[in-house]
Amino acid sequence: MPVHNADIAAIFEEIADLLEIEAANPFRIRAYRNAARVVAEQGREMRGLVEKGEDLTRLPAIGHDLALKITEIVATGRCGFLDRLRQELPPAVTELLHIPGLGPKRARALFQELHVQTLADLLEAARQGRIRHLHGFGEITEQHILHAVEARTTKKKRFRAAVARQYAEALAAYLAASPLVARVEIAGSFRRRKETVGDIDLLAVATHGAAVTARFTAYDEVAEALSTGDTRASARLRCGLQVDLRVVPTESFGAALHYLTGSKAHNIAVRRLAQEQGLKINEYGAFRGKQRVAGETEEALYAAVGLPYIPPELREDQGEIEAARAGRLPRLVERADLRGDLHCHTRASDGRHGLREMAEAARQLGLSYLAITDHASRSGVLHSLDPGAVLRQMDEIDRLNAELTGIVLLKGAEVEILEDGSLDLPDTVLERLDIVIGAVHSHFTLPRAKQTARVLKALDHPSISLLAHPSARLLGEREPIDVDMARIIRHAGERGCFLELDSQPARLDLDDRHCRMAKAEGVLVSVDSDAHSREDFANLGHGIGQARRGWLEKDDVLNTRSLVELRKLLAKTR
Ligand code: DGT
Ligand code: CA
Ligand code: CA
Repeated sequence: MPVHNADIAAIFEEIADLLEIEAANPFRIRAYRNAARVVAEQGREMRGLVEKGEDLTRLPAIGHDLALKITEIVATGRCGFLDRLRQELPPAVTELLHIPGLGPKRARALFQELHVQTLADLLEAARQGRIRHLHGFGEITEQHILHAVEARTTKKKRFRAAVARQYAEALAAYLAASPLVARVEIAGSFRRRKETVGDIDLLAVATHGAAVTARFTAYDEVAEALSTGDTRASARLRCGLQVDLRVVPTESFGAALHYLTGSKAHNIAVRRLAQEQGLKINEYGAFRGKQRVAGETEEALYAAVGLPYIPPELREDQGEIEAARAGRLPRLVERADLRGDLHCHTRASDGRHGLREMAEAARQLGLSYLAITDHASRSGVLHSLDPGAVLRQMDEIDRLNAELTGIVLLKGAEVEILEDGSLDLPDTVLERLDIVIGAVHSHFTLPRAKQTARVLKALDHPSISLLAHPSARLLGEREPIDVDMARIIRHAGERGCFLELDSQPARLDLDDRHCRMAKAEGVLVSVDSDAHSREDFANLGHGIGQARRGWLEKDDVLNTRSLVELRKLLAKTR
């Protein structure tokens, strides 16, 4: 079995999890997490580097010991160190870490005192009310655990779009490399740019379907072929992702792409429209009686039912068909419309690169302004700048701006919204910054009324301009905070503040529904990278996908404005 970067990253993550439960040295744990990230993000396969005898320690975060482990994993598919750790702790105990609210300390307590080793054990212990009696737990925690485990065990795992992309694009390229295949597209929820996907739907154009499905099931990452035939096949990849493949002839490409892109609700609505006009639509085309009137392109298919082309991101039967009929489809924002980015981090807080490197990377992507918004707080603890450091960074930015051409840095900070809604930086510092971003990074489980009041109060601060990642969710890891988002959006509008759409693949926060709500209220959305390294500016593409799902047009997005206009808008919030 060839070893892929994702396999190596998974081993390092598991080591880090197990070390955390063993309460090992935090630096050691972080070293494994960083290594996992670096390996996962590498464009080149470690396997190839090892085979070429390249020096792995030249990669960031990879020292001598980790390089040896990578070599071992590539050679054997296993890691002796992980095997030893697994002998000390039951295999399922790392699962406990992925339950929100259960850190390593609590996971260890459950394991040691209640002998909980699996999620099933945990569920039983919670249902029997045995957890509340443990030191450091209580009835509320027990309820949280119960709900989280229930949600985790009943829901089918969905993949973040950016993770699914890596597997889907590699597989699509593999299929497309066959001379038998004329074209391959990734359809389904992935093409609609949903934040998570349940499975991947691939469409291939070819005349010899069976040869293509055979090539598909022979792919080296296929763990299990679930079904296979002349025109379709399904398989589960080793990473757990399921892939459905359809093979159609050229003349049906557009109809099949439309069918497979969905959503199901959109498809049904389009079919109904076709029926009203005496047409029948299926995966092979649009037909009047036996005659095919469209099928090769999606445009022709829509035209056959009297509609203009509807972008995949809108195909949810949420009013797009009515808008299309009325000629009122939005002209969705594009990546090239962005002129700046209002949220990023440098090495001064928890980023990986310096001011100049971040500025240069943003400029190369065609941005003309970039707000530096390192974490800042009164105390300066936990990777954040203290007030003095913020002021020094402002001077540094002034000096750098005098040198830089083609891009301007704005002086900003990402400031914690404390439990009571106040901002964790003195007003005298806040008012000197070009842009203040408020963010919730703690107390995620406050009840709705309190949580809403907290955010509303933060928005009342005269220095705040932007509410970062408004729901604070982490896809697949942390639920959104419980707030009245409609009220927050209205309040932001009254104050002249803006909401962020954070483009990190794990956040994509504002979500699509709330983007639409913001648009309806006239509240501009800032599509930001929240970059922690210069590579992360690529995240803007994910954010744009989400903005498009939220029907946002260029004018609905704050950072499509020129720097002059932006400064005017920011001045109004104060
Ligand atoms: P997912 O995988 O849960 O993220 O969501 P989708 O939208 O990719 O759903 P999936 O993979 O079950 O199906 C792919 C597409 O196939 C779906 O978007 C529309 C189409 N489709 C599936 N089932 C039906 C159906 O019963 N009727 C119609 N009209 N289309 C369907
Ligand atoms: Ca799908
Ligand atoms: Ca599917």
